[in-house]
Amino acid sequence: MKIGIVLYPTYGGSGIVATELGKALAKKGHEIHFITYSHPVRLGMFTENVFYHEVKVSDYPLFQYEPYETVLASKIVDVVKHTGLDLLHVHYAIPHASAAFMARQILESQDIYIPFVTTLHGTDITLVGKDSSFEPVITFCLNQSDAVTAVSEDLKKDTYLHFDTEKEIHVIPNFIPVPKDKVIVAQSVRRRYAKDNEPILCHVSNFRKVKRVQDVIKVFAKVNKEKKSNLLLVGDGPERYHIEELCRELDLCDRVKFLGKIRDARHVLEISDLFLLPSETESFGLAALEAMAVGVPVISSNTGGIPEVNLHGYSGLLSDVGDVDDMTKNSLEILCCNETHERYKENAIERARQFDIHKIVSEYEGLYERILLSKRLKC
Ligand code: GMT
Repeated sequence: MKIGIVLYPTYGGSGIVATELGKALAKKGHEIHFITYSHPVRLGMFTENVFYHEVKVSDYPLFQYEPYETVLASKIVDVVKHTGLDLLHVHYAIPHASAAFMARQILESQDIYIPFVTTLHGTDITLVGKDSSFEPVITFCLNQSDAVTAVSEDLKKDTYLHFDTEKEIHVIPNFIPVPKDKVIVAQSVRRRYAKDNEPILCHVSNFRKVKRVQDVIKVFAKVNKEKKSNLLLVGDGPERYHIEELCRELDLCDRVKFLGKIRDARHVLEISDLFLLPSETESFGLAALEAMAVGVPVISSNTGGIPEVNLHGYSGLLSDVGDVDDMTKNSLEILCCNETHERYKENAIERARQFDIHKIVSEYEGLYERILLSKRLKC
């Protein structure tokens, strides 16, 4: 199949999922065309079957706002016509599904039918909570999509709650390549961040308010009081300044390391002993799954789609949002002794296997095939 993938190319989970999906499909022999405004961070170097089409919005002095959606729709039309795409897969309803819809209409007027699949990642839904003016466009796009997928059952439920749609929503969870062999921790690297008997706690996010990174610091401060530990923070974002301030207030600067944005946090996760994800909400929690795949148990909140990923008492432990004391207790419970820690580590990998990339990518392939078959039957 020739598939166009429209995505946000940044460090966010949706961009990672879209890019890794495209790479995996390309490996299976499909021709993949990424369409977005800059090179996706996870795309890497030259890869067979992968093409990248950049959407460039010129600076028109006439417009107060750049018409990105219109330029994107034009680019989609151009790519479909000149590469012969079979199908589009857009990640995020706004503005990607609306641009895909416009492109589909333009192409239909030229006797070309290009179906599109919309994947909801969560933030498109919460957007409506903040600004209801998006609601009619999102509802329309859901109804017009040839298929809609959501990354968790919880997100599916939320979508039906917020939008007046009866469109079938297929739940296809996020995925991860789980290493076949046991991860060998690079002790020399680990020693740069922690003494041999001290655990490393870790958090990866875009430091938005919804991630509650302050809770990460508070939990860490309490754990560190009981058991000398170290915290590695990967990412950057609007809350960073306040988080650094909190670290200074709590006198934790020598124990907390801000590593900044890292294209692939896997090597940091590999030297970590515990992952903290205390988010206010999370449609899935890809960051937790990435940790679990390399054997890092997860301490998380119990909201949104997180409980569908992190199983309480198995791959980690879950608490109510903001319950810093419970998260501290849970962290110490897992780190209490080698035997318990090892059990959680093994379980985390086992749980991550349920989201193995090969299994989930086949689910997307199956969906694409069904759409193309029904398109052929209609013709
Ligand atoms: O979490 C973010 O701030 C980034 C956001 C995005 O849109 O890229 O992530 C969302 O999509 C990810 C991939 O499906 C999910 O794993 C995240 O849970 C989800 N974030 C939220 O729901 C807050």
